[in-house]
Amino acid sequence: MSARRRPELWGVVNATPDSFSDGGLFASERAAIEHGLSLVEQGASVIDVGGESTRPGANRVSPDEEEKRVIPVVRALADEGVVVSVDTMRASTARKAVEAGARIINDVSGGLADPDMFSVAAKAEVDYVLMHWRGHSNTMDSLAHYDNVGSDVAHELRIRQEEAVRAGIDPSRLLVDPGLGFAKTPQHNWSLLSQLDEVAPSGIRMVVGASRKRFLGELLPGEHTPAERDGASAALGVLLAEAGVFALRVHNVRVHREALDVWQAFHEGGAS
Ligand code: PMM
Repeated sequence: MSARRRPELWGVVNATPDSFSDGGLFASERAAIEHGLSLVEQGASVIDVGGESTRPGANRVSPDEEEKRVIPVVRALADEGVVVSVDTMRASTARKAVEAGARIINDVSGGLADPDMFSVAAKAEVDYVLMHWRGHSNTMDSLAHYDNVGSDVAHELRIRQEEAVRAGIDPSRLLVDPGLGFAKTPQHNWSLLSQLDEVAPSGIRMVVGASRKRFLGELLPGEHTPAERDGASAALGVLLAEAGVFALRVHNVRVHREALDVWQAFHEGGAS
């Protein structure tokens, strides 16, 4: 069996008030920073900081509000030496986050939500995650129609990659993401996962965000919280490692690290 590279774990920090129930902005900010640092201790190599929910049906926050939530957290983590990714669809937020120390722009819209995003990413000379996306969260469920989800997503991603490179983004800075759950039904997600080779055939680095998503929840019996999807998320994480994915964007870093430890020991015939 050919040796696979162990995927990186990118820990998610959602700097949104509803993620941290303790009230005031300072408390949320501090909680977000502490959470990011603890995810690094658990084995995350990147912390992905976002200030705008992209859950199906979610409405957008204003640029000012997004910056207020995200920039101080990015700056504090970067000052601690953490590799920070900013999860934003806005070029202005991305630019300010890079100025505050972010080294990766994670744009779930693949440059479609803001016409200035590609030029900001090109000038910033940081890595850029280009995700498959068809529309904002309040409309995306109505856009979940495909002839063949694998080849359609591959085609749409390729067009965006070409556009990104035309706008000046260094191809070696590009990572792609199939965008699980974004304008995709659970069935689309599973079909896409079975065709990942087709989505990124050229050896380009792939990031996958499956952690705690609804389609995993559908496998579990009865009522449960998103955190109770961590076991299912980690099982899928191992399969994604097997598929050669570059990075897993995850909420529970510890559980994924343990799952990848098992995966690695299995392949290497023992713990290293
Ligand atoms: N999913 C969410 C947010 N950001 N970024 C990337 N690159 N890939 C994803 O799949 C992705 C993302 C939504 O999930 P959350 O609400 O659990 O953060």
